[in-house]
Parts: sequence; C-alpha cells; structure tokens
Amino acid sequence: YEGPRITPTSPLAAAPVGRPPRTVEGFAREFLRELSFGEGVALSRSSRNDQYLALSRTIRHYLMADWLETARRRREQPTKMVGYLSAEYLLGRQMGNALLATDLGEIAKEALQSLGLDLKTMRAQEVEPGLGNGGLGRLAACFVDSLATMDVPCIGYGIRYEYGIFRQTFEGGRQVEVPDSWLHLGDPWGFPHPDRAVQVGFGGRTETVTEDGVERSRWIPEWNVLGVPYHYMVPGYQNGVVNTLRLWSAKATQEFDLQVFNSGDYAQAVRAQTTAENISKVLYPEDSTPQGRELRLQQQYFFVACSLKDFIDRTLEKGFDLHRLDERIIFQLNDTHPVIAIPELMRLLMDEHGFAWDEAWAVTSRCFAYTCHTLLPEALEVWPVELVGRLLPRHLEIIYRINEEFLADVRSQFPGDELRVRRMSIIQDHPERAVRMANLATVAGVKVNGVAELHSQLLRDKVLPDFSAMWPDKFTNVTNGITPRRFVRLANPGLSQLITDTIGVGWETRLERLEALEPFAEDEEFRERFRAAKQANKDRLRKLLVVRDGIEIPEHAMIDAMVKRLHEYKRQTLKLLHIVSTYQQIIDGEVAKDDVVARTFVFGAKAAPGYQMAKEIIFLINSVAETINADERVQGTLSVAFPANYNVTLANRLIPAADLSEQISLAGKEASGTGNMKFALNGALTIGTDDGANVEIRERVGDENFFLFGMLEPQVAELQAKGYVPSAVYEANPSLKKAMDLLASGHFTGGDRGLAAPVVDDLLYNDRFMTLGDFQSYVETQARVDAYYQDQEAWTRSAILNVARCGFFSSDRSMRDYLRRIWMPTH
Ligand code: 8GP
Repeated sequence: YEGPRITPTSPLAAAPVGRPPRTVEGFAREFLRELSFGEGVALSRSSRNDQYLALSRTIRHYLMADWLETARRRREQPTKMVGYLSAEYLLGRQMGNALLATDLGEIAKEALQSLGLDLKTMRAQEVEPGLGNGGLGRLAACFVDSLATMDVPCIGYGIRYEYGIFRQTFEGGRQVEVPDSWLHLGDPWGFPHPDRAVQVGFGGRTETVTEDGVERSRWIPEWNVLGVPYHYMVPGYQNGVVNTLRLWSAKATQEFDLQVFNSGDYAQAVRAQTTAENISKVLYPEDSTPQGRELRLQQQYFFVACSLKDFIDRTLEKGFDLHRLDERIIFQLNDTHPVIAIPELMRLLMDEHGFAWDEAWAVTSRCFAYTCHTLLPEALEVWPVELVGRLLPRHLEIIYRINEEFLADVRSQFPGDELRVRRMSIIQDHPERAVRMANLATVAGVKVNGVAELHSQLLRDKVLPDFSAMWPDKFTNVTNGITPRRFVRLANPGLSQLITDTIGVGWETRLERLEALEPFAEDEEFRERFRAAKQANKDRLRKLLVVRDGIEIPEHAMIDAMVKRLHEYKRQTLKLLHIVSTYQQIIDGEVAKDDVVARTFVFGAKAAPGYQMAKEIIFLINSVAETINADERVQGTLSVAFPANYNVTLANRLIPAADLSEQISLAGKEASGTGNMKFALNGALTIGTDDGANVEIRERVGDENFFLFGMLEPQVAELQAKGYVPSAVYEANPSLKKAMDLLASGHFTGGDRGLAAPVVDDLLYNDRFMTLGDFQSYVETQARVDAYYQDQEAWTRSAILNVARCGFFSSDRSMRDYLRRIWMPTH
C-alpha cells in the first residue's frame, strides 16, 4: 500500500469507501467484485438473484459516501429535524430509483451489457417492499423522497414488517391472499444494526415511589422486546444528499429467553420468542378502516418507543437540554397510528429525565403535529381503555391526566357546556370506554392538518368542529403531492424525454416549470409527439399484461383506468354500472357497436381480507370482465382488464398508459387521493366528482379539461338529511334499471342470480355512498368523454394542459407547505 498512513482521524477513516469510479468499466469491476466477494460466486455460476443482489450492492456503493457525508454534516451542524412517524411506507422497487438518483442508469446498463447481462431483467428481479396499504403509505414514501431532494434533515421512522401487504391472486374470480415474503431472497437495501437495538417494555403495573421527597409514578413492565433498527437510504435526486429511513424489527430479548430456557421449557422459550417477533411480523392489510387488535397497538407502541428513544439517546447531541427539544425535532404523526408517542414522550421526560408534569407538557405539546387522512368517522382509531391499561398502564395514567387538564380548559372556556365536554373528551364512554386517538393528537399537536383543501375544511367543520372552535389557528391544510421523480421521470421515460427536449432540464425538482409546456398544446407537431409517447406507453402496458397476467388488450382502445384500494366509498360499483350499461345497450341493439368509442376498462384494487362487501365487488368485476371479454357482440369495442395484485410496480406501468382517470368517490368522502395527481401529470384526463384533491386539480387544469360530474358535498349532505332512497332512483331511471337488472339476472355469473345479489341488493336497499344517486350524471358525462375522445387533437390539447398545469402536485411543494405552515413556521 502506497497511499497516506491511515489513522482513526484521517478522512479515509471517515469515509473509507471513497467513491467508486463513474465509468462503465469501473462499474463493471465493482459489480464483479460484489459478485465474488459479496455473494461468493463467479459470474459464470451466478444465479439471477445473485446478480440482482450484487448489482444492488454495487449501486449502494455509489450512494455510500454521500450517505456518510450527509450524516456527518447533520451531526456537526445540528438543526431542527423532521421525525416522520409512519406505520406505513409503500416504497416500491428501490433499484430504478437509486439509479435515477445517482444518474447511473446508462453506465449500469452498458456495464451489464459488457458482461452479457440485461439491466431490465435485473430490475424485474426485485420484489417491491410493500410496507403500506395504499395512499397513506405511498404518501410517506413520496415525502421522504422530497425531503432528501430538498436537503431537509429528516428521519423516517417506521416498522420493518417481515410480510408487507399481501399478494393478491384470483381464484374463480375471488380474491385470495398470499403472504408477501419480500425478504425471502435477501434485502440488499437494508442495513441491520443489531448492536443499536433498543428495549421496549409492555404490560406490568405502575407504582408510586418517593424520590427526593417527590411522589412519582414508575412503570414496571412485565415483558420486553428489542427493536433492531434497519437503515434504508433515501437518496435525493442527483444532489448528493442521502437521508435515512429507520425501520424497526422486533426481536426477543436475551434475558427473556434465558429465563425460560433455564426453567427447562424449551418449547415455551421458543414460543416467547415468537410472541416478541410477531410484533413486526405483518402489516395490517386495512385501508381507511381501523383494526382494533391488540397486536396492532403493540406495533404502534413498539415503533414509536424505539423511535423516540433513538432520537433522544442517539441522534440528539449529548447533553442537549431536553427543555428545548422542539428546537431539534418536530414529530409528524402520519394519521393516528403513532399517536401513542405523545404519552410516551411525557413518560420519558418525567420518569426517565425527572421533569415535572408542566415542564414535560410544555415540551411535548411543541414536538408533535398531526395529519388526518380520512373523513370516515368509523376510520378514526379508538383503543379500549381496558386494553391500553393492560398493555401500557403508565401511558393510560398519563392520558387520563392530559384529559383531565384539557377538560378543565374546555370547562373554563365553555362553562356549563357538558355536552361539549363529552364530545371533546379524549376518553369516550360509549359504546365502550376507549381512548380517542384523534382527540389526543389534536390536544397535544401544534398543528392539525388535512390533506386537501376540501378535506381540511370538512375536518374543521364536521370531524373536529369543537376543536376548531376552541383552537381555530391549530387547523391548517397541506394538499398532498407525489414525487415526480418516480411517477413521471422513472415511470414515463417517453414523456420525460419530450418534456426535457421542449423546456430543458430541471423540471423534475421544479415541477411548476411544466407551465412552460402550455403554449405547446397549440403546436401540432408537439401534440403528435405527445400522442406517440402515450401510444408507446400503451404498447408497453399491453406487452406487460400478457406476460404478467395473460391478459390481452386491444392496441388502440381508450384506456380507462380505475386503480385504488377497493372501498365502497370509492365506488368501483359505479364504474361497473357504467360498463354494464354500455354493454347492455350494445347487445340489446339500442346503440350500434360501431358508434361506441372502443375502451379498455382497467381495474386494479385490493380488498382488505376481512371486508366482505369489497370482496364481493371484486368477484363481480371479474365476472363482468369474463363475460364481456368473451362476448363477440362487443369484441373490439369493450374489454375489461383486472390484473391481480395492483402495486407500485404496476402503477408505474399503468398510469403512463392511461387516457382516462376515474376519481369517482362520493363527494366528501375521499380525503385527497394521490392517484388522481399521478394520472393528470402523465397526461390522462380525469372524470371525477368534486371531492378531495380533484377539486384542486380541476381548478388548475380548467373546467374544459376535466370531466366533472355528480352531487357536490353540500348536496350529498342535504340528500342524506332528507332521506336517500336508492330503490326509488332505480325505479325512476330506465337505463339504470336495465343495467341493474342485467347485473342481477345471472348473466355475468353463469346463471346464478345469488352470486350478484350481495352487491346488487346493497345498492338497491342501502347504498350508503349514493352510487345510484350519481349514476345518471356519471353516464351523461361519460358520453361527453366519448364525444371528446373522438376529436383526438382536442383531447391531446387537454391532456397536455393537464401536464402543464399540475406542477403544483409535486410532493416538493407539499414539503414546502409543511415547512412553512407546520414544521418551521418562524423561518
Ligand atoms: C388515505 C385517503 O383515503 C386518501 O384520500 C389520501 O390521498 C391518502 O390517505 C393520503 O393522504 N387515507 C387512508 O389511507 C386512511 O385514512 N387510513 C387510515 C385510517 C386508517
């Protein structure tokens, strides 16, 4: 070795890996080195998975120096950080994103080619980490991407579930869930740090002790688990910044094992281990519904306890005065799942750092902010007092005290208003005594935000009206956004190239620059290229669906896509009724097949395993798909594709290919939606209700470039109050009646009427989300869609304007809003 002498303080020791060479040859060499030294195989003997793992590690090397450097910079100049607390991160595949962030795509491709390998094949080997359910989890992934890209100090805290969201398969048209063992073939993007494990207690009791003449409560937990952190890189977009996502994995403590082992009960020892490790075993596959299971509360407490300890003991500089904690951190609570962090911080400050109650509360009430993601009252988490007391007795005491002091404030501000006190209490009495997590978050949070303008308004007026009356300034809005890196640049290379050719580089981090595309909507040649990019995306999708699902779709039909979790409020059934109605009109000769615009309806949707009605709807969609696709009378005009297991990877292929985006929830029910933004930014037109972020999309793209239909939220509320009778709507509307009757007739279910009945009967006699009430408006608007689509120049013009005018929906802008309105308002 000829270089300088290495000492513990030399720069080489701070970042011993240096930077691998950014050349094709250098990359190939790094890769081969990883293959032999990392995987222990020669290229000639390596499997595809060996190659995938070695390639991932090679790409990692290129990020490593930046990661260490970012961490060093943040340590040496500590500033206020964002601690994003989220039980879900729906990350999607990592490799493509890492290649984009490092700008190594071309180099990697050529290097692999020189070795006779193919980058695409390699990328396809990756199992996406599906550590989230849907929009809420994907939003967290977009936010950490944006924060890294903007060089904002952030740690994303969450859970490293061993099994993510289930893999969906269909058997006889019905959803069957298969475990998602995403770690099976290795986790090349995760860095385990078992040495930095932290211990978390559960159960037991509290006792009162007197210390220095002061009475204090103390928690004596009954059992403990270890939280082992796994670090994942969060690279900014080509800016040399790499932030950290810290996901916790549960492990049994040694002491616990030993105790039981020593008692001679081997089987019991192994069971104990299982109990502990079950905590991070599996993601709850629920979306917009609470899942009141003990294990879920364990998960929630487990990851926030690990995270707070990690921040206070490891991340914060030694000796920092915890009275000023809010100068170093703001914990953003992604929905109510991490809200138990509030009493946990109180406990840490009082029981472990000797703070008095008032001191601890002064700090705690400055360190948290809360984002609500729903409008469905049944989706607001409540935890039975009995359960909280059994699992977290000290926290229950703290919650009671917070509530006591809070209610005293309410009484002094609203004397004599005991009904209000009962509504606002953190503890509910009926139907069972339980902790209302949203109330706790609102009481303790510096800010409470909704995720789109309309949602934030309804949150103030309908979900938490008493709180907004008491603290009007606490409530704010931050409209959601999506990362343009993954959802435009990576997902849509054709359109991205066209944009760069037209307006130059840099739009990926300054998405409002897309505005510069606007004049090109009038440029015929540009429109032609725009259409060509869309057609190329459709071709890619068509090929993928054949290989992935054995589904064939026609080459030139309009792609009409509805992809999102299956939920009644989202109204996949409304889409289904439109399809059935169109089909019925053709087969009954009411319209000529050739007069109908050819469409491929694409669905993607997982149902929560316990959500029976959602599963019935999936079955019915598949039944309709099978019948229509086999019916010669509509061949070439109507087809329905429902690829199983819609996930981030499929979204990246499907969204860029779509012409029409279906955002058809009942007004006032979809908090925001983010798929709506992804579609618009990829040049699909939206047919949508006046709901969630649709409202803001329409405001920006203009009425002429958006197909609005359906009741507005106040009309929904009015009809609800008046009494909504779906069967009367059915009776009064002949085309609706025909579609419903056909659906009920057994035509799509092999003659068995019973199979369609659960869905049909619910629509007729219940229809909580007024599907039938919006049917007429929907089909009329779909007729306008058809007419407009026939004028391809006009359609393309509108599609271009959608892209040009939706720069606002970058998650970078969301992050700027959070920074200004919530995290660092004084900056
Ligand atoms: C979702 C909303 O349904 C969706 O409109 C929004 O775009 C997304 O969050 C991101 O903000 N909400 C949920 O998934 C949700 O509320 N889940 C928790 C209640 C369990």
